Amino acid sequence: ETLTNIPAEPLTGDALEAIKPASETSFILIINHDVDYLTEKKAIFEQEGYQVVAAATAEQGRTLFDNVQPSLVFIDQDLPGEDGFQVLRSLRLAAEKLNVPLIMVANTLTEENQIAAYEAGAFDILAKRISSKLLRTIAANRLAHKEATDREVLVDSLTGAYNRRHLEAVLEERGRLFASDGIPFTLALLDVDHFKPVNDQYGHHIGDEVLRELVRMLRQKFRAADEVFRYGGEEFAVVFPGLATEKARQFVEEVREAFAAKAFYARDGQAFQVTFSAGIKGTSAAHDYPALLLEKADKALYEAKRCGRNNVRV
Ligand code: GH3
Ligand code: MG
Ligand code: MG
Ligand code: MG
Repeated sequence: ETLTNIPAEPLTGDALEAIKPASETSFILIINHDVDYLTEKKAIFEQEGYQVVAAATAEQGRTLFDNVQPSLVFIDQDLPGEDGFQVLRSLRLAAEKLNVPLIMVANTLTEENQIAAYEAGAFDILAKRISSKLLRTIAANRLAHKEATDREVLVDSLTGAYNRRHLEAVLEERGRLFASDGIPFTLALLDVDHFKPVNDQYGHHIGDEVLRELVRMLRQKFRAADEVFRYGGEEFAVVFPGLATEKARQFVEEVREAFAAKAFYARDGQAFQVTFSAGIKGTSAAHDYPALLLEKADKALYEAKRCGRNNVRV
């Protein structure tokens, strides 16, 4: 028996690109040649709101791993041809890089196969016949851990904004997707004005507080879909999916005014103010390449600086 009749449609190419960023659904990949097992587990996980993709062989499993980028993988120890240990070893590097737990499923748990599984890179090894409840709990636990550690890698620890690495990924993936659909996608680059003197006069600690406050204000002002990134030391980026340049400019103007009006306090109680400058660029046509947005927004930012700072240029 194989799983050819199992409706586990692997999502590929455009379809996957189109649903993944928006839905944030977790994909679970099950590599197992037992049709009954697959059908039952697929139903259990789908009930929990996960998407399930199934593979009957090592080869199919690897292909799906690459195409679907699952968040969790269950690998049966006894596959036809290449066994589960070989699959573990072949997926191990990619899985570590993507922070994807690989879990081995075995008919019986002997000390020997447990050791072999862990040595081959398994995160866990489970008996095949555990209850649905336990399986669900293990999956939820592993997915929550993955989500938390994934987030950590994307976030700047000082401000809680996303980091530059994530900005690059968002521009590449989401920006390209929006551009190809002709949906506007706008990027703002912000740089705090004369920030070095702020640090020099009031100290780094207070400088840090200024950066945190700026991120708070940006977050407060923008829509849920807009994301704030720390691009560099005192430089930030905001991505506005689906928003045209002019509207984004209005938003950034409002934050610019509010931030410039905000009083910060030195240790001796003396009040001071800080401003930022911003450059904004958006894509609106299919031929626009989102990676160029950074370069273009940076030029606009440079203009804003050149024209006296505390202003926004498009
Ligand atoms: P400009 O208006 O031209 O942008 O002037 P500037 O002083 O802001 O620019 P410059 O690039 O000369 O200085 C940036 C300063 O930002 C220098 C650096 O100490 C400070 N900075 C970078 N990262 C941090 C940080 O995490 N915390 C604090 N407190 N300061 C930082
Ligand atoms: Mg700077
Ligand atoms: Mg600078
Ligand atoms: Mg600056």
